[in-house]
Amino acid sequence: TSGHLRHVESMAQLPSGAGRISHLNAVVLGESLASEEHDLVFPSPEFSSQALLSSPEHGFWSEIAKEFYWKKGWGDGPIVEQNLDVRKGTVKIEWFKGATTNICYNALDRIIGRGDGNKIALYWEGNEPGHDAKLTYNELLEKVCQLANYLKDIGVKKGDAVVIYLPMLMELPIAMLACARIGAVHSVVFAGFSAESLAQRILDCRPKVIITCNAVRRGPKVIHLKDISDAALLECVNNGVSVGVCLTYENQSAMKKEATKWVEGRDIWWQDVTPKYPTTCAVEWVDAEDSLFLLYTSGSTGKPKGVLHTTGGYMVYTATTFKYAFDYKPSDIYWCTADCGWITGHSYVTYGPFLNGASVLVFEGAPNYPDAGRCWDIVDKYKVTLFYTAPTLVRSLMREKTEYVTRASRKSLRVLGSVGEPINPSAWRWFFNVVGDSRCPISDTWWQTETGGFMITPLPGAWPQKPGSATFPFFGVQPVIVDEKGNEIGGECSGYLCIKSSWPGAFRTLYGDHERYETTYFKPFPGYYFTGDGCSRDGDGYHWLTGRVDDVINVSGHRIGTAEVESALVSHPQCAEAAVGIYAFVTLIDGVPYSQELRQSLVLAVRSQIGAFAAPDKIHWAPGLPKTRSGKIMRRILRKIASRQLDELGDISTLADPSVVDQLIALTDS
Ligand code: 6R9
Repeated sequence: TSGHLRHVESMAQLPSGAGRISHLNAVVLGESLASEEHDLVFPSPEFSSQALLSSPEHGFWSEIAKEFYWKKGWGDGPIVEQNLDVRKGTVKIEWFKGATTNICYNALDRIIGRGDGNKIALYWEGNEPGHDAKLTYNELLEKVCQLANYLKDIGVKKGDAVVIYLPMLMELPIAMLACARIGAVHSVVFAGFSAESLAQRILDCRPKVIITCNAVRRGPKVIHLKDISDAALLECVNNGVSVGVCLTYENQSAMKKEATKWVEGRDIWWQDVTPKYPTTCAVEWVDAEDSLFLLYTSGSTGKPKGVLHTTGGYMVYTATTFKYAFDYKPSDIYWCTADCGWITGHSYVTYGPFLNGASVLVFEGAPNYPDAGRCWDIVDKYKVTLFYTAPTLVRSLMREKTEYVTRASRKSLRVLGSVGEPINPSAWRWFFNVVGDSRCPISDTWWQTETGGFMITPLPGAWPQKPGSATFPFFGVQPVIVDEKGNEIGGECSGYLCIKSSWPGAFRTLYGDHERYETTYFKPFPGYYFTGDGCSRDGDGYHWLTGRVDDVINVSGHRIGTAEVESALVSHPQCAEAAVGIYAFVTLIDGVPYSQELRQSLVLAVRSQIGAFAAPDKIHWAPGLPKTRSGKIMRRILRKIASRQLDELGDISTLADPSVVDQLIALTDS
C-alpha cells in the first residue's frame, strides 16, 4: 500500500495549484516508499466520503467526473468495481457503471455550450507548406454530425465496429467522433500498415464499414491507401468476410477521383454523400462501460491484440491527464505529432484535447519535408505552445544542423512532451536546451495503449525534472516494482513495473479474448497489472523506465511484436527460421545460398506484410540460432552478438549446440 500513500500525497496538491510541490515533496515521496508498509493507517470510508479530498475509490474521480455531462449519474454506489487478482476470479474493471454519457457530446456540444463554438478546434497543415485548413468547434460538430447521420443511414448501430484507415487528415478525428456519437466502436488502423495487417484486423473485428481515402502524400512519396484497402478487402472476402461499404475520401492534393480504382456497389465517395445529410445529429447515450474503441497492438505472439477501451472512465482520465500533464490553458495551441493510428493519437490528438476545448494542430506530412526545419516552422506559423512528440523524432532532428531549429523563433513554446520510448538524457537535453531554449519543461509521459492515458508523468510546474526520468505517478496511479517472484520491492530498486489498482482509463479486455487478457497482463504477477516494462526507482523516488522485458520491441517509436516480424520473414519460401531484434538473424532452408537479392526480398516480405517502418535494418545470416534444449531462442546472446559485445556473452553452456555462437560470430559482417 505504499503506492496508496504516495498518491494521497500527490493528490493533496491538486486543487491548490500544482506549482507549489517542491523538491522536498519529491524527497518525502521517496521516503514514503521505504516506510514500513503495515504502519499505514487509512481513513475510514465514512471520513473519506465527506472529506475535501479523498482516495480515487472514494470520491476523488467522481468529483472530477462532475465536470462532464452525464445523461444519467452513477448514483450513490461505489464508482469503481474491480478485481485485478486472477486468484480471486475473473479480472474485471468497471468505472461509473450504470451512468450514461457520450464522449462526442462532451468533446463538442459541451464545449460549444459553454461558449467556445467559434474557437478553432482543428488546425490542419498539409504535406506541402502553405496547404492548410481549419475548423471551429461549431464547424467540427457539423461535419461530425453529417458523417454520423450517413453512418446511421447505412445501418451502423450502437456496438457495431467501424474500421478507419486514414492518414492525418481532419477527416480522421471527424470519423472517430462520428462513430462515438452514434455509439459505434471505431478501430483505427495506422495508414502505414500493409494490406495484410489491415485484413487481419478487419477479420478480427468484422466492421460494417471501412473508411479510407484514395491516397496521401507524405514527404515526396504518394501512398495509395485505396489500393491497399482494396487488397485487404479482397483478402477478407477470400476468408469469408465481406465489408459492405468502403467510404472513400477524395484527397485531391494526392490523387484525383478519376484515377482511383472503384468497386461499384461497395465504394462510396465521402464527398458525394456527407454534404447531403443534416448538420445536427441526436446523440446515442451509452453506458459508461459501453465500448468506445478497439485498437490493435502488438503482443509477443503473432496475432495483434484488440485492446478495448470503454467510454466513461476513458473520457474522465484522458481529459484530466491532458490538462495536468501539459498544464493546459484555454489559450494554448497544442500539437501532438503522433498519428491517430496509435493510442497517442486517440487519447492526445482527439479525445483528451477536445474534451478540454483545446485548439489542436494536425499535420499530414513528414517532419523532414521539405527539410529538417519543418516542425519548427510549423511551431512558428501556428504559435504552438504545447508540443508533444517522440524521442525517435527528437533524435533524428538532433542529427541535423542546429540552424534548422534556430531559424524559427519558437518563442510561443511553453511545454514540451515526449512519449513512446525512454528518452535518453542527451536527446532530452537537446530538446530542452535547443528546441525549448532551456525555458520549457518536458513532460516525459510513460503510458501504454492498454493504460489509455498517462500513468507516470511530470506535472510540469510542480516538481524538478531529471533528464530521462518520467518522474512520478499521476493522481491515483499506484505503480509498484516487483522482483521475479512478484514481491514488491521498495526504496531504491529495479525490477518489473506493475500497477496495483485500477485507474479510470484502463483497458477492460482484449476483444474476443478475455483469457489472453488475463494471461498476458494479470497472471505473470498475480494481484497486479503487469506492464511488460522494466523500471528502476532512484533514491528520490523518481521512476526510470528501462524498456520492454518481453518480446515486444520499439521501432521508430512504433510498437511491434518481434513475432510479427518473424512470421513475415518465415513466410518467405526460402527461409526456415528467424529471430528478430530488428537486427534480424535469419536461417535459410538447407542448401539455399546467401545472396544480396535474397536479403532484399526478405526485407520486402516484412515491408509488405507489416509496413515499411518495421523493415529490418540488418540481416545477419545464421546457419543456426542459439537455443536452449527446450528450443527457446536465447535472444540475450543474439543481442550481444549484434552489438559486438562478444566478451559479455555470458553462460552459453545451457545451449543445445554452443558451437552456433562461433558460427554466428564468424558471419557477423557477411
Ligand atoms: C503511449 C505508447 C507502450 C510502450 C511502453 C514502454 C514504451 C512509452 C514511454 C515508454 C519510456 C516513456 N514507452 N512511453 N518508455 N518512457 N515515456 O507509446 O503506447 O505504443 O502501447 O507502447 O512504450 O515500453 O510499454 P504503446
